[in-house]
Amino acid sequence: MHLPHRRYNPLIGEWVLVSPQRATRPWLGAVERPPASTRPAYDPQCYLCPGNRRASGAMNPHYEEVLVFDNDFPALLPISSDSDTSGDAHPLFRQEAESGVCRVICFSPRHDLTLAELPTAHIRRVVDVWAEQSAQLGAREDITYVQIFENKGEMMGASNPHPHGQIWATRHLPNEIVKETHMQAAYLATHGEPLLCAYAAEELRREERVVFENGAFVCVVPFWAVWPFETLLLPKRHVRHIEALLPAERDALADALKRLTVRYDNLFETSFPYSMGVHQAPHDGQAHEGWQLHLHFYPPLLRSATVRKFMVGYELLAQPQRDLTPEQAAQRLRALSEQRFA
Ligand code: H2U
Ligand code: ZN
Repeated sequence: MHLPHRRYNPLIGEWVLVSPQRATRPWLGAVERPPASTRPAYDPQCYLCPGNRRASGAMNPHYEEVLVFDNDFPALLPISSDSDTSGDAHPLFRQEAESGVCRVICFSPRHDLTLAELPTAHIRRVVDVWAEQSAQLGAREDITYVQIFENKGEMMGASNPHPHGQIWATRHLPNEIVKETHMQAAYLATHGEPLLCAYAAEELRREERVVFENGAFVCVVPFWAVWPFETLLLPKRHVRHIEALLPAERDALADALKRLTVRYDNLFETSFPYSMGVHQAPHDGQAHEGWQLHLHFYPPLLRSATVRKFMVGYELLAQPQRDLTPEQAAQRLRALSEQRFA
């Protein structure tokens, strides 16, 4: 379709406006400066480098692979006896106590590397740590959801270039997970199979939005993508939690993360910014048969290392919109090398 149309995102039950005829319009907007690209392997000022002191005063160990620590400035605190859960009885002034755990995960002791530059075997260690953390936090009585994510690049608000991600684990389900839980349960009830299992199989059959695949994962630009080069990593088997991935599937996830982040870096020959996250079933003791594990990548860049898409105006007030079609984006990503540019 080359005319304006809207596409339905069945995972969250929302629409995105697609305007392919607009992709060639002239651009006179902001041109952002590419971030400085040379960094030392060790930065004495960095609060994530091995052996350094963090802002809280705590010392980082001389770690060699992956480091996990409790966030020194956590957005969530453990439940305490004085947590007020009573709130206000008025329906327009609802509030409730929230509690949880925030952790930081340093992907590597090297200050100057990103996932795209780490060996696949090292990324596999990161996957294992994600799985361990998910299992450990998910087993807690006071946690129903474990959100693993990475904000990469200044453009996405990352506070430090040292490769790192975060985990926020909460007592309540966050909004996106409430939507995905509801939509996947409803799809299973109606169609008798998990939504994202059916979706992955259909995308593999159609091919036009597939970026690449390996033995256990497929990477697509989803039919309903909002961000220009948004992607979705889907397991080929039905898996609800990251810790349920088998060893060979963890290898495959590490391989997929490497190949995707290298392609992203090659797209505009820059260290490609994004927010990425693992979405998995709640850890609330329920079966969640319709839930399928997946990873979202939301990169802001549109047409160069400096020109980004903004979610403003109509998108903020009405609904998301895109010009480049998901099929065009997939074609661009598919054509790129899996050797990182030098
Ligand atoms: P981002 O770069 O994705 O914003 O995350 C960095 C996190 O690291 C941030 O949540 C934490 C911040 O609170 N942090 C520490 O826990 N200790 C420090 O010494 C500095 C930053
Ligand atoms: Zn560092």
